[in-house]
Amino acid sequence: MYLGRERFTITGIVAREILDCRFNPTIQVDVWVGNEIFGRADVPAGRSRGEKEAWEIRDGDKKVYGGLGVGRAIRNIEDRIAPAIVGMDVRDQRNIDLAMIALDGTPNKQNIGGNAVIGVSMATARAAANACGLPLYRYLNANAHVLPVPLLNYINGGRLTSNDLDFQEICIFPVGAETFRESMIIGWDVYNALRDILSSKYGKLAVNVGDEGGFAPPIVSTKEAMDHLVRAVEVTGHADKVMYGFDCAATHFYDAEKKMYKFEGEYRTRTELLDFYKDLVKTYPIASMEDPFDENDIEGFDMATKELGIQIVGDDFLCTNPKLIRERGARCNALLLKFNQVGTLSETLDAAESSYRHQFGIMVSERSGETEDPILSDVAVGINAGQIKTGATRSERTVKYNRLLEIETELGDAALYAGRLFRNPF
Ligand code: 2PG
Ligand code: MG
Repeated sequence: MYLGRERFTITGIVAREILDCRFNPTIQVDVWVGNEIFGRADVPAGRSRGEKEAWEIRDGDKKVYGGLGVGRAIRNIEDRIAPAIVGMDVRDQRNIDLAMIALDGTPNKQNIGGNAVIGVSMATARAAANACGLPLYRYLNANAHVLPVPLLNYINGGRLTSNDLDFQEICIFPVGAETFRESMIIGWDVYNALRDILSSKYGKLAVNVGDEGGFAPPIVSTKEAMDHLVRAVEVTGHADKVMYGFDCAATHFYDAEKKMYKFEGEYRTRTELLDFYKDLVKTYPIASMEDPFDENDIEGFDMATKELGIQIVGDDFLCTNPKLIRERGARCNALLLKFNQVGTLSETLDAAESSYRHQFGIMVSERSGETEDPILSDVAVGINAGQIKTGATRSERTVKYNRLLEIETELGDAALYAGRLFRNPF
């Protein structure tokens, strides 16, 4: 009997060095199936990285790209990964990922490089979808139909800019839109109103943007930033449809020696910082807060989850790692899902599944160093995630929104915008 299996056999892998949105080198991978079909994926890079993330291999030769080259990681793909997986069935994602995990042999992929492994893993899924003639979200899940609520990062701070705001991301969350397209229209209105408000108050330079395309005004106070954002939402008439969210990225303002948080110019204890958060939650309609405490401050996460009564998202705290979700899952109530934090698509899908079993919300996320690859949009719909975080403006961010607009049209009447049910869409 002819099963046509050779149609799905991996015949080769090509990896090359490309540039991400910060002009840093990164990896692009093509996984070939037969002679005519391939799947391509680009590897993004973080700046505010968690200490338990999968390892990124960089060349370290200061004369070339300041040491950030990815030549070694590319050689690992060509010389070590390719011989292990060429000949395998491209649909066998789990065994392909397991083969790379075994080849690496370390808990954080520091041998072959998390950047090498995730590139091959994502390109494999794309190639399999292409070989099956399906869009990736559909290949991942025949029941994919949920369009996520975007967390739009309109005021950037922390490591994403050179201003003095401690929170990394101050965002709007259009939970009251009816469709993903409407969330984009609300987003456009608010972004433009905010530009006018910031430039009239702080001058033209205030509307320069940070790494994720949100404004980076010279503001120190979180509340001052929030007041401008709330005003922008009010003047555009969308107040009943918009909530707010933050990525506090608190690891970066934690002083490990003093065991205190250096926030808005003062050293604060965990409890003092929590009091500040309580006040924020009382003052504004906040739906979500990511990494409110240092990545190892388990007690802090626990208190935030119990006392703030909102979604508490673990980014550096969970690192998309199924093991950490098992150990720390009860201390927060949502997962930030970043593929390259854990290093393979299979482990990412495990993290998502484990989160659902914990009744967690899932927010699929970009990295601050992105490319024009919109794979995370397909994965967000593929796992019916309900939430996505992919910055604000600039093409490496809008390409993800554009892909979601395309998917929404493609799904037609089957599309369901997660809206206020963003933590558990159905
Ligand atoms: C974050 C991300 C993305 P980075 O902290 O959530 O917004 O930043 O990719 O630098 O880790
Ligand atoms: Mg974060």
